[in-house]
Amino acid sequence: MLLTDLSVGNLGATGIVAAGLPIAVGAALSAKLSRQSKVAITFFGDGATNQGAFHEALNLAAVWKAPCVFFCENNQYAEMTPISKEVAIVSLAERACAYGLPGVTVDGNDVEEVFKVTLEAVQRAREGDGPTLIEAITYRLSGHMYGDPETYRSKDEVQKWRERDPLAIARNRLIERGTPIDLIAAVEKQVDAEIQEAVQRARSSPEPDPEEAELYVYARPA
Ligand SMILES: Cc1ncc(C[n+]2csc(CCOP(=O)(O)OP(=O)(O)O)c2C)c(N)n1
Ligand SMILES: [Mg+2]
Repeated sequence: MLLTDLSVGNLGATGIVAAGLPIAVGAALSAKLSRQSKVAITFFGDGATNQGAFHEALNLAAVWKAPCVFFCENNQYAEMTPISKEVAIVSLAERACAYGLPGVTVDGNDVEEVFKVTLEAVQRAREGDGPTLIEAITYRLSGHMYGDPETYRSKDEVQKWRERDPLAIARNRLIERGTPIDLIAAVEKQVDAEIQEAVQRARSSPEPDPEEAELYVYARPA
């Protein structure tokens, strides 16, 4: 959370639920006005679709035909609240029709399906046809935070979804299609090494200087 890297076009994650959507619409509008073929994509949860910012962002993006993709990871919980207690509808993708943009639901645990619908939405945006809302149905296998007692859901439910782990599904599919296991193992090893290196770098980095606490905030006292 809260990672930002402008060098790869990552405008930053925010801890405020649904706050990323209007930022993405602004970025998309900027790309459109400056005639760049860039597309903004923003990721958020099912809970975020109940925030005013979600509705305002979808509406303006549709009005402006902003090159924007709204990617909702519907993991069926907002912290400890199940989706059935959040909304009275079944499909969050349907919310798009209120604002005049397409909404599609996809199996969020199927990497290839997610890639396909996202590519279509990006192409649509790039061709000037405006935004798309994607609802990817998935599940949060871990607790919301460390120490989450997870009393709000059954172990059976978690187990059922664990068997649909997207990485395991993708791995099995590659094997079925004849990808050598050695190649898959080599990729996994390389990814593990990259993660370990990043963890080591973070652990061995110096603590920030308290003097820097007010740097890079919106308003800094003189
Ligand atoms: C505006 C706002 N209200 C409340 C919170 C506290 N909060 C943090 S995560 C969360 C639930 C978000 O649920 P969802 O959008 O489904 O995202 P998920 O964590 O499931 O991906 C809430 C309410 C917050 N960060 N921001
Ligand atoms: Mg959620």
